Amino acid sequence: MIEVYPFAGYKVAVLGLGKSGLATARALTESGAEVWGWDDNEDARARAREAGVEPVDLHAADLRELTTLVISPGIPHTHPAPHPVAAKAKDAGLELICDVELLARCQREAAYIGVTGTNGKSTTTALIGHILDVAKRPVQVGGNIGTPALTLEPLGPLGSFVLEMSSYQLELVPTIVFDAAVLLNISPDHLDRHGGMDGYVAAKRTIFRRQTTPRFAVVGIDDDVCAGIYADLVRAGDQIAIPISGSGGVQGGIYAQRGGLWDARGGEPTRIVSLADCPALPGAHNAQNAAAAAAVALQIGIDAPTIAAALKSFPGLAHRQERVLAKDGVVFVNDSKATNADAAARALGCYENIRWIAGGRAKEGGIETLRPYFPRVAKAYLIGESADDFARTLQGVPHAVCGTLERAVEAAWTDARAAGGGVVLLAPACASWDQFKSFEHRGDAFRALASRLAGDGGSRA
Ligand code: UMA
Repeated sequence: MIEVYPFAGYKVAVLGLGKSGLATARALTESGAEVWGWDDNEDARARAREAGVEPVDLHAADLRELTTLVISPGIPHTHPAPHPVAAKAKDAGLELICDVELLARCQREAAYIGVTGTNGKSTTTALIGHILDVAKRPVQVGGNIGTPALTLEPLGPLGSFVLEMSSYQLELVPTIVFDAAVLLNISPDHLDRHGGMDGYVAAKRTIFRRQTTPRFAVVGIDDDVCAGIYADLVRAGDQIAIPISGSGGVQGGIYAQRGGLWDARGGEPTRIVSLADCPALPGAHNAQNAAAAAAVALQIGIDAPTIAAALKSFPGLAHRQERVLAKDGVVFVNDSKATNADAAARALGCYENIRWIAGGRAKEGGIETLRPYFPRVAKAYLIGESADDFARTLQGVPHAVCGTLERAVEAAWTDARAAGGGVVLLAPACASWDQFKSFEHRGDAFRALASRLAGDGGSRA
């Protein structure tokens, strides 16, 4: 846990007592601050009490004697409308920050590596952490990836905090300056929270704020928005800017091409690794993640062979194209995190001869946009609320309405084995809440079913 010493002896307001808010309240309390913590949800308040944080109703409290409101990043403070406590705090002149800002103020000697982007930021964050670990550099990995910033361990001057930064968090870190800042890609997301695309892009750009050389920016140039941001950074010349791509050569950058990962920072490209040797990083989107992580590692002085070894041994993240096991030529892949069609497309694009388990609570548009991937599907096994709808879209593609995940995994395994092999892929393109508590719960259930059916003698693929 991080000691939040600047607030010892002061009152601090904390709004939202979920995972990050509760960790913040505890770190502040243990550091000698008086915490006024509040959550609008009664169950969350009860959990806070159990954890020793006595709620203070911030709606009713006079905030004028406080200087700071630490707000959970998901709670709106501008768009679509500010939360009443956030509005009141601003009127009273309080600063609004999130837990990452507190970390940066209290752990000043360490280096900060920030990773943002619409897609791939968790994998890239974990991958950078893994490379640093393999290179025996002291490292702590957290932020939006799920480990609240103030639960990390303190680091000395040789250490690095690798932080996944959401657009929400980037709006709440007014003083942090990243030594290495990664922007992977931008496509429309969370627009209601940022008042539209301009606001979303502006939030993402703040990851580069106040960077000066030798600090550096790593920017994916595979989409037009980020390519424009890269050009702006080069024009302004404040920091070192390194372009990266998951889909072709980039002068002076790091990129994936012809199945390899290449470093062309010095002019003549040299190959870092063959991506075929990195089983946890399939597909063009992961090639971009690998390029970004390699760019950071090379720039901080880690040599290419160490990076190659780390890319090869990266175990991947749970529920994100996680290769669960393989038996009799059948590979089970858990991509439960694919809760929309875009995410499912990335998984479907990586394999052939797919036994595709899909369905749940559908998003707008269903799986219409996935038609180009249907030729890769040997058969679809449909579950959840959306099963009948998806069956209509899948006219002409072999499919079965299975209803439950259990029936779907059993049928897919039986069919794949009878066909001599294939990929049993859970990529639901749907939220999980109709049948499961969360996408993690759904993915865990898939893993357990795969182990039960094929685990005996199967290998971790
Ligand atoms: N709440 C209120 N009033 C409101 C709204 C919410 O009191 O009007 C309360 C809720 O009742 C809840 C708390 O605020 O108790 C928020 O808790 P939470 O568990 O939803 O959120 P945190 O623990 O603060 O989690 C945050 C990130 N969540 C969001 O940004 C929405 C987590 O990212 C992150 O892992 C965690 O901090 C640790 O740093 C999750 C996420 O969905 C994975 N991120 C979004 C994304 O990736 O797209 C941005």
